[in-house]
Amino acid sequence: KGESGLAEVNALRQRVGTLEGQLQSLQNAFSQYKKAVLFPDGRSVGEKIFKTAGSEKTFQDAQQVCTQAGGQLPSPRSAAENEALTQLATAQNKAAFLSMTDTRKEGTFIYPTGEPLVYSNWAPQEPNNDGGSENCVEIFPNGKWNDKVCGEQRLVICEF
Ligand code: 291
Ligand code: CA
Repeated sequence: KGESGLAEVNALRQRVGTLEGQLQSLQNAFSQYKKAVLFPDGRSVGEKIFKTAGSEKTFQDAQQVCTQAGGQLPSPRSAAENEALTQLATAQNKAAFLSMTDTRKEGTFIYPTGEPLVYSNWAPQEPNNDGGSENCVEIFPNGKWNDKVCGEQRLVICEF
């Protein structure tokens, strides 16, 4: 055993051919599955998937909904990710909560990991901490961001 005779080579050729066919079937099935799962309320961008629950909740409740589902609130880290979220907010015509807060240090928004923002898309004059208690962030249907009271109810979108 272990020698590469003609019989062994041909046996391996057959196994590779079988595997290639199985891989093609999996790729086709996965492609179909992605389309079905993302329709109509999900968006895929790079390795991230955003999907809206359709409901409106406070920041804390929205966070719980996303965590329960095995995801988290959205952390758009690029214009492409922000655009995917904008499409979902536009389709629902509702502003949605993002993951970031400045509760720890006023004026310094951080991701749930504690890392400071690597990307932002604030509306003009924002963030303004209106009334002195806006520690959460909403994304408007036009894609711009506003700091907002965490107790307000906003569209739930989760990141997976
Ligand atoms: C103003 C701006 C925003 C601020 C917002 C909230 C509204 O936009 O000062 O920066 O976040 O008010 O204070 O809060 C409520 N409850 O309406 C108003 C128009 C969009
Ligand atoms: Ca504000």
